[in-house]
Amino acid sequence: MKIILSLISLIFLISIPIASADIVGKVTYVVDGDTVDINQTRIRFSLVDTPERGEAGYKEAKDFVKSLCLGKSAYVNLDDEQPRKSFGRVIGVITCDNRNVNEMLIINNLAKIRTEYCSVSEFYDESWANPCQECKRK
Ligand SMILES: [Ca+2]
Repeated sequence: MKIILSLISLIFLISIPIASADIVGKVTYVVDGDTVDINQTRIRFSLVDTPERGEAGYKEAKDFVKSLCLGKSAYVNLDDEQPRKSFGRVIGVITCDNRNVNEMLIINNLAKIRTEYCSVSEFYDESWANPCQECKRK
């Protein structure tokens, strides 16, 4: 009985981190600092904006995401308040190696919050999206 109970709680504990996973898979390609591919699906990171190719900080952000995600298992929580597809991409929060990559990019000063999307994002009240809370108060 004890073994069964601990097995049940173990399964429960394991399932918590991926409770909100809409897409699960291995990151097969890093497009840039805020876009990756999981198999055939292109994922655009919700609310974060990293420098474009040719801009300062582009390589740093891309290399950071590569080191966190490339070839590793990841899961995506799709942004329920944004259209599921934007230019053929889905939008969400990505977790690689059990770390919230959207949050890590902001914490490490490699990305900015796209405040123009705060009002259409499920994640506007997450702590890493702090500038969004300023917007909502206006
Ligand atoms: Ca969601």
